[in-house]
Amino acid sequence: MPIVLYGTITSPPVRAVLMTAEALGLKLEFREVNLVKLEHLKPEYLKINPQHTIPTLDDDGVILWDSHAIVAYLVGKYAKDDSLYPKDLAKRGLIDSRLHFDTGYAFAALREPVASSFWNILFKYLRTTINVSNNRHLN
Ligand SMILES: N[C@@H](CCC(=O)N[C@@H](CS)C(=O)NCC(=O)O)C(=O)O
Repeated sequence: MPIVLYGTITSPPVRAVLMTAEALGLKLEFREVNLVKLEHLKPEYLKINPQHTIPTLDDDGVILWDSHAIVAYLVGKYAKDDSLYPKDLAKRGLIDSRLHFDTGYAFAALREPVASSFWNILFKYLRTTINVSNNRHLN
C-alpha cells in the first residue's frame, strides 16, 4: 500500500511533510487537494479529515492530519535512527517546543492574514461569477 499524502504544494505544512519524507528517503503518493476549487470541503475529503485542512496522511488506513503529528508519526515509524526526533527527553522537548511554537504562533500569525485575503478574493470572484451568470439573460 502506498503512503498517501493529500495536499497542495504551496502549503507550508504540506511542504514540512514533504521535506520530512525526503529526509527519511520515503516515497509518498501525492494527491492534489486544490483549496481554490474548494476540494478540501468535498464530502469525500471531509470523510477522512473533518477539520478540512491539508495535509492529511493515509498510511495503510492510519489517517492523520496536522503536519506536526504527521512528521512525528513518519519519523517514529520509518526513521532508521532517532536523530530527527531524539528519544532523549530534553532534546525531544526542545523539538516539541518548536513544533508547538509553529502551531500556536508562527503559522497562526501567517495563516490569519493569508486566509482572510484568500477568502476575500475567492468570495469576490464567486460573487462576480454568480452576478455574471445571473445577468447573462440581460445581454
Ligand atoms: N496546524 C495545521 C494547519 C493546516 C492548515 O491550516 N492548512 C491550510 C492550508 S496551508 C488549510 O488547510 N486551509 C484550509 C482550511 O482550513 O479549511 C497543520 O500543521 O497541518
